[in-house]
Amino acid sequence: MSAPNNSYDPVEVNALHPDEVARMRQEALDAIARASSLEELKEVRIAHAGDRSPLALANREIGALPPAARADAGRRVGGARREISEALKARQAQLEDERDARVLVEEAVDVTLPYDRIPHGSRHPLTTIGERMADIFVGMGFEIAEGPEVEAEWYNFDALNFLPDHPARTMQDTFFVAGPNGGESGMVLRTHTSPVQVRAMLDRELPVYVVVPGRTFRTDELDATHSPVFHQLEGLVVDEGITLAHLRGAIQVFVEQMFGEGLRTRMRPSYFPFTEPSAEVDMECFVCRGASVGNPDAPCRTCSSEGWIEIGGCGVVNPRVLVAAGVDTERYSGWAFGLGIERTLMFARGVKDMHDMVEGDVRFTAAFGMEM
Ligand code: FA5
Repeated sequence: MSAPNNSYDPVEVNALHPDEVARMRQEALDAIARASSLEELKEVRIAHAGDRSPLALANREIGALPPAARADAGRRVGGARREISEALKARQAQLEDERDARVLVEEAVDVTLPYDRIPHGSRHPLTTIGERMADIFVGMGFEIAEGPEVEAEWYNFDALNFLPDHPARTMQDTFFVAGPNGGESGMVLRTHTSPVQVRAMLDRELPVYVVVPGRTFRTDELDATHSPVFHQLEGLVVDEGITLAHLRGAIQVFVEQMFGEGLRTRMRPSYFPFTEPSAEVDMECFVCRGASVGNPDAPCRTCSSEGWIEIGGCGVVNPRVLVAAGVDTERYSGWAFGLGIERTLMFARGVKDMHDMVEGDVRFTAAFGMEM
């Protein structure tokens, strides 16, 4: 800034001349009006309202004017700068509004468009329910055991106390594997997961607490409730002092964890060559809890208004099986159970027809979602 100079006339100082101030003001207002984006407006702000803008430089000259001329020049320059500042503010708001409106249009999301161009797959409900069933026993301390699907007849039948003329061995139920030249091979597609009982006892140190989820095969026609290929979950306990009461307890825990607390279970006498005594296990219907029995006004589709649902077979391991597996029957006893996984899925999830489980239509699988 120059020192005050009494002979200094603002009209003589070019930058402070009213016409010059008016020109600078107009130039700034025109530039502001022309700015078509926030970036451009930023440049305009620096050029016309910044520290080195013509009006800011003119403002510095005021101090050098004779005192009498300062007020007039100050009003003139200050007024122009205020107007420019307000115009900048107004244009800024206008451009921000325009940008917001544009963003709303450009970045709009059409929520009606299909959201999933590559749909996520889902695991098959048989897999997830089988894992859930097995997990409950793993939670009780059981290990998972496995065995081959193509199995020696000895494991599938003989070691399990099926006599040679047992009906299950006939061509009706069993897929026999042909040997060389079409002769007998001594191998079958396992008809149940029970041969893994014998394998587990032979392979492992006692005591044994295992569950065996696995694929099984029978010469059944595919219909609403049967499939030639299906899945079972086998359970086996061999330990000292094991009784039927432990079996009842384990089944009770399984049913309550899988289907709901407080559901009762019961056993009905049955027959399997490899357990003695043998039983069928029922659980109280988890949908009606028995309320539909004798009540035609409130029928239950899950239990057919019987109040109970059959979940599988079980029993105390026949000592002949223990002997076949080299277990000391004086010291050890055990129990076993076998549950059908397809049948469990049917009543647990209301699947009416087993065809749905094998046909591979993704709409069936997807309906169950991504259960882990
Ligand atoms: C057995 O297979 C015995 N191994 C179960 C067992 C194990 C008993 C341990 C005692 C001790 P069963 O033939 O009843 O039993 O079959 C068991 C379950 O498999 C049935 O309850 C049913 O849920 C299922 N199942 C049998 N055949 C088929 C089929 N063709 N399609 C779908 N599920 C089937």
